Amino acid sequence: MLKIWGRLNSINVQKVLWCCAELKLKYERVDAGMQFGVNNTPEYLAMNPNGLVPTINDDGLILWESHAIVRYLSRKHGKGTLWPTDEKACADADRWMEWYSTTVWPNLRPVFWNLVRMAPDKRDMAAVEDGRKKLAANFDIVNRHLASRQYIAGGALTMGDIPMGVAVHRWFALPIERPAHPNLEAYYGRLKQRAGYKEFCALPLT
Ligand SMILES: N[C@@H](CCC(=O)N[C@@H](CS)C(=O)NCC(=O)O)C(=O)O
Repeated sequence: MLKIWGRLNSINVQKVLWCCAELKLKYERVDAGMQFGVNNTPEYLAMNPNGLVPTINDDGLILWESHAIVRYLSRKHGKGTLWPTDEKACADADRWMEWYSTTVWPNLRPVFWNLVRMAPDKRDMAAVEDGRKKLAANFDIVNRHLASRQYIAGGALTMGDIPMGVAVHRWFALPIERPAHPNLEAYYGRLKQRAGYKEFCALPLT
């Protein structure tokens, strides 16, 4: 059976668990990372030399990097749903996953870390404000993109929505000022109706 290592409050683990829920996959999950440890043991490092979560073992295939895992599971189990069969739609979904990594996450990370994981007296509020402004510009792009579609790559949920969806939850859940983005809010509302997103992603930030 598919085995997943990773703690539930990790944004990267959440992508994989939401993906599995959309694909209705059965799996065994092992808590790993932060207070659970495990990710610094020799056994874990032999699977994932980065010592980060998530890692999966699917029938002997050890895989790490959340987007590689989401792509792999989507391609294997979700052709025509999470993995669009139309090549152009598939490239479109993939493009937004890359954009999350190169553009959204570097801006979201300092906002999330300072406001959620750092003690108030240690927070770098200049970094929070810088990230917040850049995120507002990023989500303005997404807001305009969503004016003509329900999901990031068209009319149905694809793998492209998975990184975007976890980032959108943080954007709306963080105690920060946000410009009005009605299409993005409607998208967030649609995601929150999905059982897997509700169970694994739309959670209090810790
Ligand atoms: N690019 C990697 C990043 C993995 C990563 O940074 N994971 C974090 C959790 S979100 C981690 O393992 N932190 C150490 C820990 O939890 O102990 C991915 O997408 O999977």
